[in-house]
Amino acid sequence: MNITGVELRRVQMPLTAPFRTSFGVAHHRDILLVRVVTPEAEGWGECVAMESPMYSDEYTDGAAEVLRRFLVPMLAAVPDLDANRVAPALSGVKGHRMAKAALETAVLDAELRAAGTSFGRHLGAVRDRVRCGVSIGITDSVGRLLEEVAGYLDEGYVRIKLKIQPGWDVEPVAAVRERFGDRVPLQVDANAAYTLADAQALARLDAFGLELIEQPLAAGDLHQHAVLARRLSTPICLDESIESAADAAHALSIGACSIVNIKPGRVGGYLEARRIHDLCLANGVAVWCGGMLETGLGRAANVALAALPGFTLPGDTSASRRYYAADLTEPFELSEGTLAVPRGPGLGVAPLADRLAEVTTHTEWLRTESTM
Ligand code: SMG
Ligand code: MG
Repeated sequence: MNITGVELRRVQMPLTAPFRTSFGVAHHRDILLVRVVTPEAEGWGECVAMESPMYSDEYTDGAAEVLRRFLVPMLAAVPDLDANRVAPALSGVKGHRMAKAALETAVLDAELRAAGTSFGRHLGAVRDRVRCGVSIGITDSVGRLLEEVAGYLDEGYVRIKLKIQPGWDVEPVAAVRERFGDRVPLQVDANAAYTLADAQALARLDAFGLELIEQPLAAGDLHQHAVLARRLSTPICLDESIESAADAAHALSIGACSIVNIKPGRVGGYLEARRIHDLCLANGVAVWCGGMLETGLGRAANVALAALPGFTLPGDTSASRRYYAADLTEPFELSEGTLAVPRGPGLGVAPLADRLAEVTTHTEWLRTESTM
């Protein structure tokens, strides 16, 4: 494959409502899009880094900088480039997985569009539609939370995830159970807001039959998660702790988790995400697809991934309107709690030109001179 150049494009997308987690509140999404241009096709990658380094150490400006200065020039030097060669070519740069993932996704999209193959088919999708959950931020009151849960259940979401933090855990969970019953699949996500010293408080959540508790402790606290897992009956699922298939193998081997949230951006791309899926499937470990408030571009790829056989739990793959009144692409719409896996070549969706122009705040063209 020959790459003519790479465009870095910043878009600012207003959220329909603020989204509060244990680490902060987001009012809009400041997103970096990577567009790889080849003579045959162009491909898109959405970088999931947030505007500030609170979810992880990556952030939008940093991702743009490492792409511009290091990753794109390194890729330009690779002969016979294809998506499988992207991660090895970039391995000299430590970390920066979200930036690498965006570039690899854009290369893969261009390659698949040129070949007429969809992401789902390429990755190994076995379903046409995927079952969807929804992630609900921390609200100002329990009453407000119950209204939000009611609204999403009415829309058809098949499981509810509540963001929690110390002081906002047992009370909202108990209220949701009391109002909507024990049958609603319910799980919580702490985004690393607790320490092992909170084990007793977290064990109070065991009474509510949760599907899982996601990332209760710090990302590096693998051993502590294993200790906590022995003190809880609620299964532990890891998100921030898992940055690679090797991390997943390690976490599972020491009993730090029994379920894995797979976010392609966090692990360096869809190819590594598939390796984690394969590892978990082979070991009978359930996985689900996480979300980073993606636009339709990132959502399309996530939905394709979530159609692989090991994704047995509903993902944070909600409809476009969960976050955006107007998406960058044709909107993803929920039907009977599911989203359709795109079937067209590559991501199977493309940005709507007018919408893209409206939300773009900056573009930058990086020419890659060598033949690849
Ligand atoms: O895309 O629906 C989505 C977001 C799901 O809760 C979600 N993501 O830790 O899993 C997580 C969070 C990370 C983003 S918080 C701003
Ligand atoms: Mg999470």
